[in-house]
Amino acid sequence: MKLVIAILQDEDSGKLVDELMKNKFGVTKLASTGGFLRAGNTTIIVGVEKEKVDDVIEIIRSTCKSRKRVTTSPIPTTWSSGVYTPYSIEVQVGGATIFVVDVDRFEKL
Ligand code: 2BA
Repeated sequence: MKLVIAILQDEDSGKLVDELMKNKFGVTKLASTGGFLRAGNTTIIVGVEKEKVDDVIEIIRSTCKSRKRVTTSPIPTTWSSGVYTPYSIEVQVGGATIFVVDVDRFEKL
């Protein structure tokens, strides 16, 4: 058995959970925060048989969209005057960041 952990944008989470449930996958949705943007995102975990991992990833791929986000740089610019001015940067946030890990043991009590 495998555990698929996917970090995605909040906007895609509702549709993704619906699609996974429709396809009979068990799913848990967690509220998370990205380290770089310090903004909310969503982490979903799906426990699934090894043979079904690609099906889960395909559903994530077709549901989660890449988007541009503008954020304030965590590292301010130094001007010759010695004044520190934060500046805006644009980043492309992926459709999803996915990890697939082995499950040693799975039990429902
Ligand atoms: P954040 O850490 O908030 O990152 C959001 C986006 O900012 C990233 O999108 C990337 O485009 C950009 N970014 C991140 N670190 C950067 C840096 N040091 N310099 C410039 N730009 C940077 P994604 O790569 O698609 O990541 C989306 C979210 O997935 C991340 O949100 C984080 O929550 C998670 N993530 C990404 N890689 C991860 C990893 N190796 N381990 C755990 N979580 C990860």
